Amino acid sequence: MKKWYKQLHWQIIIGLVLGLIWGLAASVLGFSAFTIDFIKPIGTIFINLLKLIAVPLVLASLVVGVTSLNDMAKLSRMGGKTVGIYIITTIFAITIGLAVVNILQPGDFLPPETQQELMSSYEGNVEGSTQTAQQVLDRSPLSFFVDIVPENFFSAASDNGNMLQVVFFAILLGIGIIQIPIEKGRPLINFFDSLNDVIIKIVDLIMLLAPYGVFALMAGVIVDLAGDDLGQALNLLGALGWYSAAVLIGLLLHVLIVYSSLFKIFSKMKLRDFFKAIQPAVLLGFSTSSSSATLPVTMERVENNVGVDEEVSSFVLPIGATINMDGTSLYQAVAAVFIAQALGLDLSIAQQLTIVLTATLASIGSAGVPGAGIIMLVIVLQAIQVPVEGIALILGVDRILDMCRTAVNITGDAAVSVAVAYTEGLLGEMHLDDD
Ligand code: DAS
Repeated sequence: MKKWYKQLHWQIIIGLVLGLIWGLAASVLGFSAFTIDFIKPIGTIFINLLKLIAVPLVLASLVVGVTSLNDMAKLSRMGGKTVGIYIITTIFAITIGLAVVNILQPGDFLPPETQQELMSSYEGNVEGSTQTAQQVLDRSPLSFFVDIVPENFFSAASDNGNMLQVVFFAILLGIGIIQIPIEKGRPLINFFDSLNDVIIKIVDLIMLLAPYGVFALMAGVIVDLAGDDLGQALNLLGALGWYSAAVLIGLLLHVLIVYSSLFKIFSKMKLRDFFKAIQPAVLLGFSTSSSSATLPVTMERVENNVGVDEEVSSFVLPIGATINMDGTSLYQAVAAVFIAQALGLDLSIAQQLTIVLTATLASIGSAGVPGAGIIMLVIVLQAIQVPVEGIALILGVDRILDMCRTAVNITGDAAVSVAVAYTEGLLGEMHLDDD
């Protein structure tokens, strides 16, 4: 058994804690500039490395996954099951979020005069997200599906590409390979199989950097959050504290209630064992706020430490990293109601039910990258006629909550992959190795 401090997840936790301490010290003792110039870039390099490997990994693992599904029936069955469970867990997440924010009423922690002041002060100072809002809303309802089909694989694979487009191309390529005689397809299958193994090895190498990358990311986030004038945030701090508590309580309830129920129905795995197995991926998702960047590690942990067959993980996880965001959908429900409360607006039941539908769509449309959830929150606010300017109210704490909701997004993807693997008879015995 390796010494505890030699284990990756403990090293990541130590990196997180030291990063928090460094960030707070930098903000108080005045070396924020040094941190931003010399520490934060290390975190950026780390995230870039993970994003670099995400596209080739999704491509190789999905082609290998699809070509190993030797018959089309299995592919459609697994696909239907996967998306079905994803939608159900997302709807549960939003419902839990709505329950918590309506019980806690965090927006009512602001005195009425402040609510009025906020309502009147929101014209114009969030131009950026309002314009983005307009772009998001100008698209047609089917634009989500149109966006999935790339016109050029290389633009899909580029940084501003949509991971779903890579997923789409990989599945199409895999199906194409299945359609030709096996002796002609074999060289391609072997190529992608080898590529897949090489990429997993590269992920292991990148992960050696994780503790340092995570340290740098946390230090950078704290320094950014503290900003240069905490005073003007103080009058909102109490309400934001309760708002954040509502999101965190909702996320915790969702994980404890929904995923443990999912295992009771679809698998015999204990929640505690599951968490221990995927912990490095969850911590990495927390540190990077990016499901896509964490995807390589999520796949590696689910395959090697939970026993999910690659045939399932290479199919379920890339799709989950982009369309299944339980944490984000719950957060969007809480945020929408909190903003309405903070602006002194009462939401009808019909408006709250509208949140269930629009937050489901908004979370599916959110990319697995930092901050995606708050931009797509606009769809929800617009649907319930709450001023989009209210987003400015929650911008300050968004990154910290993004870290938490991303961790839940990743947990949800992994949990569904266990359920799908179990029902496909592709869940091996669990072996928790020490990294
Ligand atoms: N950061 C997104 C993710 O990677 C989630 C979000 O922005 O809500 O899952």
